[in-house]
Amino acid sequence: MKGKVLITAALPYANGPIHLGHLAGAYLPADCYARFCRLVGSRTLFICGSDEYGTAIVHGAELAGRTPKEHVDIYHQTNLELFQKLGIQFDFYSRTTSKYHAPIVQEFFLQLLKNGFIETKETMQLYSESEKRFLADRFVVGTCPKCGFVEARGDECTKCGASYESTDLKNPKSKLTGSPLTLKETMHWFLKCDLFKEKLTDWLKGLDWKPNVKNFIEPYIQDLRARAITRDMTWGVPIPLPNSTGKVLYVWFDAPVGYISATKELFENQGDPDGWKDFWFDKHTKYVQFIGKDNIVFHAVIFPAMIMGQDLPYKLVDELPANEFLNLEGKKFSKSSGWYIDLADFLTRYPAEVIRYTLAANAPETQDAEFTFKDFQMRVNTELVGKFGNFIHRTLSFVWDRMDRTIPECHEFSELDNTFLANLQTIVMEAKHSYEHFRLRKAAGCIMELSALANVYFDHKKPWALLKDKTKTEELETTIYCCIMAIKALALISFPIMPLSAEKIWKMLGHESILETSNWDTVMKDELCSGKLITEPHTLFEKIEDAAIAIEIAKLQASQTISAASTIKPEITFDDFEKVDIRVGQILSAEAVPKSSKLLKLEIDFGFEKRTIVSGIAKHYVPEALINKKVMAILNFKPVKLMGIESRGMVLSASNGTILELPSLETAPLGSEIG
Ligand code: B3M
Ligand code: ZN
Repeated sequence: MKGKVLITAALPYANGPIHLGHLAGAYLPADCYARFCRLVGSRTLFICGSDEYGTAIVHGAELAGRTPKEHVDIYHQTNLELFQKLGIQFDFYSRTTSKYHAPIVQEFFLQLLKNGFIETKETMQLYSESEKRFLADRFVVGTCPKCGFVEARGDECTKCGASYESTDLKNPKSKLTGSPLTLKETMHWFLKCDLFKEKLTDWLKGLDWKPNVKNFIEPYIQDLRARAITRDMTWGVPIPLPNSTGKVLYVWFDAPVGYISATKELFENQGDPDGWKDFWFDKHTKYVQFIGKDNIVFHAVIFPAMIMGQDLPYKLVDELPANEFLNLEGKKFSKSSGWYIDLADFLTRYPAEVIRYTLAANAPETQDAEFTFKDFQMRVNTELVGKFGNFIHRTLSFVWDRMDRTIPECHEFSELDNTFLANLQTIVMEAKHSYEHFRLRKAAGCIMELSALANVYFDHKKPWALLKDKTKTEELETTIYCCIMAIKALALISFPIMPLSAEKIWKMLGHESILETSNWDTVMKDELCSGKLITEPHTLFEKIEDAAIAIEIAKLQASQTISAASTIKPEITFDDFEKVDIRVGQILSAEAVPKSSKLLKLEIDFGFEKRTIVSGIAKHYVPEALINKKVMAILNFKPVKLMGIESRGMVLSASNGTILELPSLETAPLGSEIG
């Protein structure tokens, strides 16, 4: 694979730090592909940047008490640093507030307008008299038109799940100030997407994309209609027309053009202002966009339509390896509910390389995948330390300690050697093919397959035994020679995923050059330099202890917050509350309920009487830890039988569904009423 490759990864919103899900979905696959392309000698350009406009940013900034510019400055920097720490090696990382961006976006708009692809329409939108502005959905709350829930969101009801236009809400109010909103007429510009139906359909026919992408967009194209590409707000790329104050271009109209403007900016910086055209105007460029599945429509339909409406011959995307989602311990990543890993913090405890490997091995290519701490530990301990690192270290230590630190000669290959080397070649070819076709999971699998095979070969050949037999020197040398061939191959095929470790291996093999500037085929074709000295072997990865993983899991669970407002129960009166008799008691004994993983049988002393209460807390407390603990319990519930035991009351606990804790009491006497 030679030629020119343009690689872009979805521009992350500068509205918060990127998380593991973003990394697994777009940035890591893009980086591995870019590193692979450079290694096979393609002229490669890997472009990305911060997406800095849009209502989400304005909203985020308002919540944080900052201006949008202050807000994006912070997160642009945060994400830039995270990418650097993670080894995501962009050729250029720009931002959509860059001065190069708006002019190109405006040019896109003007050409579409000139070519008859844009129309204007009057629409009714919610307007805040007190704030003197139109409000986007996310700034609006009101009464659900379906169920009457009074705190329904601008576009959907969290109570009944209905989705609607914000203009359908009853009593619409501003989310930030609570002031009432009215409907007001406003004019907007619309992209007549339906005019591109045929062109898009024909173009798509010639593309060999993943079924999940094609199946998703084909019906979408059939149903294309005009889409508003302007918004009533001031934070964004201005509309390049008179009489458009207070309106800007929609963030999804400007953001993808960022791929072009960033490329232009890079070449301007390099003093070659026309250099960007080499990539964007040349039909021989291979253009690959890495995105998550939630961005498919804009990349596979809207942006291509915008390009089709231009006079200039911009490249359309050739490959769109859109990934599915990565979940965290069984649930979606969610910053707002605390279900996420703070990457900057995580990177202080674990090297980027092992995170990259784990994500590659679990890449969500054909279906949603999962990051779990146990799997992370297994990938590191069993695979990276136990197989990959172990083989490299045992071979190189052997050479260092027993073979004068020197790469030996090879002599006649035995049948076993030949089989081993043939398998090695097959795996290297498979790895290459996997990288070429965006199959990171498979590529990571090849690294382990070769490591496992090499360990078996080493065990089988027993170099430590050959060393003792003077008549077997040639066999020993040939064996170690083959092992070093395998190490070289491992460095090569692991480079796109674990570039730093691969370079360390390369150096241990005695190379003064770096792997990054080498060439895949040349590395594989070159004979080993017998007689060359290796450098002192060091271990590549460290094991992760069970205790460390337990801390990570506890940390994640503790950081979970509850979005209280949306789940508050209907109002009650004090009289309702008064009906509940809650008392202080002390646990005398606690034991597991046979055949139940959830229940504990508790004997509780309430001062005036002792009761048996069965409580669903067995997953959170060992019985011994409960003895003498003071708790609160409801005593006037009707007795119930649980697993054959009569339970006379209910112990109160605090829980968010994952963690559970019994509130503690210190001095309150037994039998005290709670109220
Ligand atoms: N910022 C959406 C996202 O982060 C958006 C991608 C823009 S790519 C042109 O999911
Ligand atoms: Zn509702």
